[in-house]
Amino acid sequence: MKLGVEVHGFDPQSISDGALRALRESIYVDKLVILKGQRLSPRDFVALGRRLGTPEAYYEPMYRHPEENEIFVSGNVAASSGPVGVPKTGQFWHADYQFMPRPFGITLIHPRILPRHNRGTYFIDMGQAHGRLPAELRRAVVGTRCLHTVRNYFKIRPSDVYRPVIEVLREIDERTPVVRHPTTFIHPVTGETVLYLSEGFTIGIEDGSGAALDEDLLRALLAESGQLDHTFEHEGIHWQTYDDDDLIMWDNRSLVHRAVHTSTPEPAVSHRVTVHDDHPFYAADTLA
Ligand code: 7UC
Ligand code: FE
Repeated sequence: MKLGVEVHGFDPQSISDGALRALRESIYVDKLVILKGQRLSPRDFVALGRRLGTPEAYYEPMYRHPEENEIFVSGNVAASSGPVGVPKTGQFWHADYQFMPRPFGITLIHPRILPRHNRGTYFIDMGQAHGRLPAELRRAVVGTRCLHTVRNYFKIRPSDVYRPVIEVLREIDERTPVVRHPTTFIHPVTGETVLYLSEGFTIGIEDGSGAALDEDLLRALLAESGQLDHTFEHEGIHWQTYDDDDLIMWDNRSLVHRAVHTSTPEPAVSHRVTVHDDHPFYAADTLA
């Protein structure tokens, strides 16, 4: 599937508030925006995020950039002081912070060191995925909620070595208890209905009264969306590659994504800023 728009000549230093509003609108409408020719320092990258919303530092400190807390570093390049960030993040279908009570509205990624081979991101537009559902499945999810957790993809930290796994799991469940979000919600800006679930973070589905529904229903929804197609040929999947100096931004309500990291031993570093916008994560009439 084709997704996204490219923007050439964007200058974060001189852009007016009006042009910035138009850019933000484009993130919601086009869902994926690629700014070409950007070379932002960590500080300038966070400043750009701040003009689009309120950046939030990742809750787990191991991912944070040593100078700019609000940058999440995905990479395998160490500083003299030790490792910086975490290698090979997000190699599973997910939306950022889907396992938290308030996920981010917008994600920005700025690759800083691009490996030469197989580095990119798969995306699925879950608004379109909802539209493609067979009528029977679309009816089956009305009023239901999905359960999400980071449990299966929480990264073991250096400080976890020699700890019993059960203790680490208990810590995960205490800090990030399972959250429930509506299986479909109304996008607060576009009004589109979004199917909100992922193979990586979603572990269950329940009806309006909290009774668990058959896991076959969740599997069917994931399969229809394209997330279980391990050939990545499903019509809903978009493959996005990166050029040097790209800065990509997406609507983290509408899209799920899955990173592909190079399998060769090359250096790779990507910076990420995630922001909350002024809208509730889902429109109030979602739950009406
Ligand atoms: O290491 C990772 O893959 C990070 C992932 C568990 N969370 C990213 C996020 O923003 O939800
Ligand atoms: Fe991600």
